Amino acid sequence: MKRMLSGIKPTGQLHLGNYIGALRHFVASQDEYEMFAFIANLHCITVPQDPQELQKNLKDCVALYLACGLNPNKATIFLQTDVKEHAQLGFIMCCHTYMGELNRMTQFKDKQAKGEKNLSGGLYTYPSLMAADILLYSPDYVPVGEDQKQHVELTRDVAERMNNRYGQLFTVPEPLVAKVGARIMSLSDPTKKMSKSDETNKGCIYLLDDLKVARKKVMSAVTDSIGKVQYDPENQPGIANLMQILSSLSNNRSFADIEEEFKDQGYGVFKKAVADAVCNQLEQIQTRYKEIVESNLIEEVLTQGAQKACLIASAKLDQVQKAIGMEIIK
Ligand code: ATP
Ligand code: LTN
Repeated sequence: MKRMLSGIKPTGQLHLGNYIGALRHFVASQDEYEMFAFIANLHCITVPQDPQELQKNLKDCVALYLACGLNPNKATIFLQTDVKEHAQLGFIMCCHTYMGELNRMTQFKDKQAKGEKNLSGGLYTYPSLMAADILLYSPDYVPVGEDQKQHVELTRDVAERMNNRYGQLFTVPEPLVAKVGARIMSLSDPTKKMSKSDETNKGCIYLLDDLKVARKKVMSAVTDSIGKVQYDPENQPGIANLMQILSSLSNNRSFADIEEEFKDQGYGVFKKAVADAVCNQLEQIQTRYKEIVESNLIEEVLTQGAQKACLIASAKLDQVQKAIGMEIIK
């Protein structure tokens, strides 16, 4: 069985972009692959966090993994800090990543370009930690949204560099970026990615949004004055985004099929269909979420997940440290 691994940062509430771009693929892959899904709670402190809010987001993130359909009997679900090897291999990876490579990472460059003050060293070196997260488990594939592809490519480069230098240490993983839904855009500004740090709160649908609120966000999504439901991301980014959402939430329905159904209809009818699809999905997730937060499942799942992950990660870290010549007691 091929192996797959991915993670999500619990920096805030998970949103529809996280679900469509990443989480639903974790769920769809758990039967066919050996799936490792973790909560990147080291990555999230690369930007300042409120401790109480972070704790709540962490728990919600695990609950949402489960509510979206990840099955702990199939997938290994764990918290990054429960496996100490992430931080340790992270430092080793950092020492094998060039500053020139880190300087090219668009996520950091974008933040810097916005003029954000006091960006942390952790944010700058975060791609090296991400490489460690991945390489510890030797996955064949890493399913991610478009914005993370560059980080997985850097992981491949560092893995190859270390394999050349120390002998075969790492499986070189491939990023898996879906053709549709890998970059869901903000509903209020379809030129920007749907993101947890949406200032207006209108462009981002959170998985735990009240259904009425979610419906309102879809119905007020920014579109255009062309008035035709057709897939043209350049000239109609708002409509293209809504089509991506609808397709992703309705069994990957083709754009041609969606265009055909709505060709003689106004945007209002189309938006209502998108809102129905979104609310149906959210309702299913929220029903499961409520059951999960009231049970002991979260603790059980994390304990069991950490045990399995630790065995794999500690063996890999040991192999790496030996190959580098860092260990004395064999
Ligand atoms: P955000 O910008 O919301 O803080 P992020 O990409 O920085 O998100 P995560 O929340 O950890 O960080 O992302 C988890 C997964 O969701 C990643 O694979 C990421 O690529 C994917 N993802 C995030 N936003 C979107 C989006 N708008 N559309 C599709 N996939 C997304
Ligand atoms: N960097 C990712 C989260 C993340 C991740 C990973 C994804 C951390 N480690 C390993 C895949 C594999 C993000 O910000 N979305």
